[in-house]
Amino acid sequence: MLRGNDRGGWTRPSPSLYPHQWSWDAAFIALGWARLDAGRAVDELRHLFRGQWATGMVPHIVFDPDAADGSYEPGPATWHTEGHAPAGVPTSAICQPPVHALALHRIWQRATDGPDRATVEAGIRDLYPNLVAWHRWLRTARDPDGTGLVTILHPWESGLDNSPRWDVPLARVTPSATVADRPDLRHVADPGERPGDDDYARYRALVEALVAVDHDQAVAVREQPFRVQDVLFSAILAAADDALAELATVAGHDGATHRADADRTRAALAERWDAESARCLDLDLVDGRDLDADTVAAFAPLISGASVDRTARLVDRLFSPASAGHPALAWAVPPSTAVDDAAFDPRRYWRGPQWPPVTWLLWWGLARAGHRRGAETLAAAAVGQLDVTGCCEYVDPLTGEALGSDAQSWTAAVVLDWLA
Ligand code: 9WN
Repeated sequence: MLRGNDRGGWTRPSPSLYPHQWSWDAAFIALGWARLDAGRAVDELRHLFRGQWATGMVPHIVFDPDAADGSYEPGPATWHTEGHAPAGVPTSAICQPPVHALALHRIWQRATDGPDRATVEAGIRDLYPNLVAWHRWLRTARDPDGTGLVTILHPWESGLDNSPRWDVPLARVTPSATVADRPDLRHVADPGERPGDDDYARYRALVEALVAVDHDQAVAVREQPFRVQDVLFSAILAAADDALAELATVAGHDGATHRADADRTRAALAERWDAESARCLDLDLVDGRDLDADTVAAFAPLISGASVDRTARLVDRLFSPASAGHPALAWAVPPSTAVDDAAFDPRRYWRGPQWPPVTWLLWWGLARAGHRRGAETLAAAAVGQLDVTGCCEYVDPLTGEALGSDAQSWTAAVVLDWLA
């Protein structure tokens, strides 16, 4: 499947729905390539970082100039990134969760004793400055007050686009008046599997708001109508900073700053903990309120690392009816939104379906915390499920039906990693 989606040095997320390179997909996809060809895995990241802005921002999409006009919207012209994106590399102007250092670290771990070690270490030396600039940008432009938590300015930045987490902050965004084409709807069996037109009109308005300030982050981080401290994004950054601390030593640097950054974010996440429900909650910066939807993001501290007690509570909750242990599930894999949450929808995108890369992150967090049995149980359920569905984009948690795009690269990649 990866070879089928390979565009020569980079991989599209799926054959028709997603014809460009996406940021966090590229990190997961690199994990898959690492099982076949470590050099190719590192190249996947190198290609993505060609699109890195001088500020350090890694865009969520590096566009393929050869993809047909209108094949994906919003396309390159909508973003008006002239003067920001590197010359000759069309990109979007928002970002996605920083899984990259974590992926590169894992690729390196696997290569340590093998013939690919020198290739991977050369890649680490090349990419280390890019990764430092990327994390630094997140910790300054997107956290100007040094809270340890990252502010996102568009639901697409979370990677969990139409999660019920965003319903309240998105509702106050005035929808765009532009009537835009929805090519995405041509590639799924039923439009009910994708975000609705109302969501899209607001997604579009948020892009227009960023274009209106010419992507000035200092302005946008104060004025964008959607501003949220995202706990899952921040937890991934903490885990990625831990990984970067170790990559630093390979690149001949000291990793202490990255370790301190990770600790600061872990401490900030601990403050977002709701003890009664055992969940970590996002913060809406526009009205200062907690975002209360019950989603998979509540498990963010399992990915960043947390105290032994808190981790134990999260593990219990993960396998309870609040998540993967709900009796109505076809497979004991965490749904993107809890089955008993009022907004749960088993078929629509991030509002219920199970997503393999998110399961992979939770599995990785369980393994790192030493919950080996939990990790094995989760991976076995996920692989069992995908053995039946094939490498689809997401899965209806109640019926086990494959949804979204088929031939989804990151699904194939995490399966390769699990099987290895
Ligand atoms: C918008 C590529 C991407 C993933 C996201 C997923 C979906 C795009 C879309 O596809 O988002 O970025 O068009 O819906 O939500 O997590 O990176 O696979």
